Amino acid sequence: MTDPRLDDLAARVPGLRLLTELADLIHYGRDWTRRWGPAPLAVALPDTVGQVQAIVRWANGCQIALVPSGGRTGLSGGAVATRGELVLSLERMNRVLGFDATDRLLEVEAGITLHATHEAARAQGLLYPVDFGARGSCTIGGNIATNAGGIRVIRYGTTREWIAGLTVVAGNGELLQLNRGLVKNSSGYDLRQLMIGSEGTLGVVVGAQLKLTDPPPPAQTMLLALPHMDALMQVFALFRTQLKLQAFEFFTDVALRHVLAHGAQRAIDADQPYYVVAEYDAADERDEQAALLAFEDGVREGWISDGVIAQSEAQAAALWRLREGITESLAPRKPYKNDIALRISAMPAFLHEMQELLAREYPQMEVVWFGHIGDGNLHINVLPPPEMEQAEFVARCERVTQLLADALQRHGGSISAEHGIGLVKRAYLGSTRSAAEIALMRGVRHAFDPNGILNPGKLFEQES
Ligand code: 2HG
Ligand code: ZN
Repeated sequence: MTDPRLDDLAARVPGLRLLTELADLIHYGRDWTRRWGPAPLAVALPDTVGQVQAIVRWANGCQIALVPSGGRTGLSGGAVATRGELVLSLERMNRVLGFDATDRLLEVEAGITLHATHEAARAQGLLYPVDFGARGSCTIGGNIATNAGGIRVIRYGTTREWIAGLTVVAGNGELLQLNRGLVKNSSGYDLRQLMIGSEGTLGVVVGAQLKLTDPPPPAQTMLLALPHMDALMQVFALFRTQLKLQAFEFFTDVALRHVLAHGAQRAIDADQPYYVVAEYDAADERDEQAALLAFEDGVREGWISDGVIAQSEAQAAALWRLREGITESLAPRKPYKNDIALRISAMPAFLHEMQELLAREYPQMEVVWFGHIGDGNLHINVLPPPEMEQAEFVARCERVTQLLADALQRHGGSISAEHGIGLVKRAYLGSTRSAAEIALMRGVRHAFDPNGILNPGKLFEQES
C-alpha cells in the first residue's frame, strides 16, 4: 500500500481485501451513467458485518467518505466515486443466510444479485416478486437503497413492500437490526422504511429479510400496437378492469427501432406510434377468453390497431425483449435520462403537456419514451446529436429537466420514480419535496451519520 490511510485501514481490519489497481478503481468507481470520471481512493471488499463496521469506524476516524456499492447498475450516479472516496463493495457478501418456511422469509446478505434471489425463492417453491432488466447484475442492497420498482409493480408494489427486516451499519458504525421480520410492529418510527430509498446516505445495508409469496398463476403475454397517445391510458383502464394484470409496459416506435437495430426480433407487422406489453393471469380458458374480449373491445373503440399473443415461453421472452432491451440498445449513445412519476389520474393531461414540451425543447434530438405506464412512471431518454459535445448536451438537457420538474410540480408528480436522485437529480429535489421536508431529511441524515461520511453529495448537495 502506498497511501498511509490504507495501511491504517489494513491494520485495523485484518484480512480485508483492498483493491487499488487503476482498472479496479475505474470498474468500481462508476455506475451505468458513465457521466463522471471514476476516481476512488481504493475499493474495499469486506466479507463480514464486523469488517463493514470496522471500515465505517475507520472512515469516521479519518474523515474519508464511503460509497456503498452494489451492482452499480444505477442510472442516477448514486454509486459513483469521483473524489477519492473508499468504495465499499458488498459483492463478497452475497450469501443466502437462511429461509423460514413458517414466516416465508428469505434472509440474504446485501450483495446477492436480484437474479440469485429469484433462484433462491424458486428453490423454496416461492416468489420474490420485484423484477427488472438489470436482475443479473443489480443487488438486493442496491435495490433497497433506491426502493427499486421494475416491471411488476402494478401487481406487487416496489421493493419497500417486500422487506421484513434489515441489518444495517449506521454512519456511526452501530449495528442496527430493523424490524426483525415482524409482520406487525407498532413501536414507533419504522427505521427500516426510512433506510429503504435512502441511497446509502444513512447506513450500509448489509443484510435483509425478504418476504416471499406464492408464484403467480400461469400468465399470457400480449403485444399491442396503438394508434395514438391517449390510447395508452384508455387501454390501461380497459385491461385493468377486465384482466388480472401482472405488468403493463409501453414504448414508442422510436424505442422499437432501436431494439430491433440491436438484434431483437420484430414480433408484429404493425407500424404504429405506441406499443404495450401486457402480461396477465391466464390460469384457464376463461381468463384467455377475457383477454380476447378485452382486446376486441379495444379494437372496436379504435384504441388498438393490432396485437399478438405469445404462444410459447420463447415467444413471450421475445416480446419482453422488445421492452427490456431498450436501455441496452440506447446505452452506446449515452442518453440523458429522466425517470418521472405521476398519479395515474394525472397522466393523460401530463402526457400532452410533456409531448409538447419535449417537441419544443429538443427540436434536433431523438427522444425515446418508454416505461411502466401502469404505475404512472415514464422513462424519457434523450439521445445527443452525433456532432454535439457531451457537456453542451447535458447542459441543454438539464435546462429542459428544470422545465419538466416545474411541470411535474404543477401536476403533483416526482422527479424520480425508481432510479433515485443520486448526483443526477439532486438539483431538482425541491420540485418534488418541500423545503421543510428536505430540512427534515437532512436532520435524519445527521442523526444516522453525524460526520457525513456516507455517500456525501448524493441525494442532496453537500452542506459546506
Ligand atoms: C427500465 O424500466 C429501467 O427499463 C431503465 O428502469 C430505464 O433506461 C432507462 O431509462
Ligand atoms: Zn424502469
